[in-house]
Amino acid sequence: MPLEALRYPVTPVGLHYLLIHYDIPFVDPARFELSVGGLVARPLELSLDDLRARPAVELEVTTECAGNGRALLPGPRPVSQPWLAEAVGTAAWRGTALAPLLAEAGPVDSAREVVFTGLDRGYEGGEEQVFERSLPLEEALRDDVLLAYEMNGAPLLPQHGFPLRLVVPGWYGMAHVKWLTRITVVAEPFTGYQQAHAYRFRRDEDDEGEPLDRIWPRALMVPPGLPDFPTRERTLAAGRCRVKGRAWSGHAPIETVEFGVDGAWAPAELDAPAGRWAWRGWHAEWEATPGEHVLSCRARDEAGNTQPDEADWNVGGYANNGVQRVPVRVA
Ligand SMILES: Nc1nc2c(c(=O)[nH]1)N[C@H]1C(S)=C(S)[C@@H](COP(=O)(O)O)O[C@H]1N2
Ligand SMILES: [Mo]
Repeated sequence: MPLEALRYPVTPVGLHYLLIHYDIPFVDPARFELSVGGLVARPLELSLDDLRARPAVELEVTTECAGNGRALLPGPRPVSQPWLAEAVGTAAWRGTALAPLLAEAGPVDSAREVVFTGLDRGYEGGEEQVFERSLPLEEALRDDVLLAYEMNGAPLLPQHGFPLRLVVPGWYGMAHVKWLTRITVVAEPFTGYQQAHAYRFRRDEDDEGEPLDRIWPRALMVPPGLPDFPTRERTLAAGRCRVKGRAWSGHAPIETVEFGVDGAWAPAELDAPAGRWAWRGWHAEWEATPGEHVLSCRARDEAGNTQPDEADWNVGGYANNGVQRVPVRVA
């Protein structure tokens, strides 16, 4: 998502970021079925019409790829998407709540996790696989976890998971399984590739690491002024300038955003919140003086989580929420 698109409270679909491990599957919606099985008393099979006939919920949710910021980490660059800070977006997801469906299927007493399986298939780490991820049962039973069939008022586009995807508000992108076709209740921790190998925060190659789950806080600004075509360096006129941006955290609501000029920080003004799971707008006034400056912003959430000036390197290049720096030239 180009950062100027931070201006929209809900990201227009064509400006929303995308992350797709394999090929986008081609799905005939008339033949599509979602199965709910594994350790349940009453396995279910649902068509798209069955899902649409259930009570509908719409929720604005900010999603961010766990690899956002990867290319800005110090040290050797992990081989994966070289994101700067643009792997984020907010959509109005419409679908039906997962929890009542799981309750109807009736997880048995030994149930611990729920595995979500996509229709996309490929090779990764030398293993042929489908994209699959699990959630702890209590997380899957949260009332705001959705089986979404619409994004911003229209059916999901193929690249965003048509005809059905999971939405897990507050979690990094990898949890939101697209092209969702199977839900399996299990008793043991799921050890599929995307759970046990990928998406773990590992300090070095010998570190078994911690699984990534919730999004750490981040604030980003719309870079002010005009970009230079090849370098993206920015130029603006001297005088009063209103800098705008958005901030989010999957751990707790945003508490403060600060705006920094050449290392001196001042509180930014927060807009009204747009629901628990959507990013929060902010703005700051800046009296731009001629010369070169570095603008930055940083968020803090109500759980006290903050952003580091510079994040430490990690093997997968995940969760780099180091503060954004925008060098500008004031003419
Ligand atoms: N089936 C499937 N689901 C998936 C993926 C995928 O490759 N296959 N990518 C995940 C990752 S890593 C991210 S960041 C989000 C991106 O969702 P979006 O492309 O709709 O923004 O989808 C997640 N769900
Ligand atoms: Mo991702």
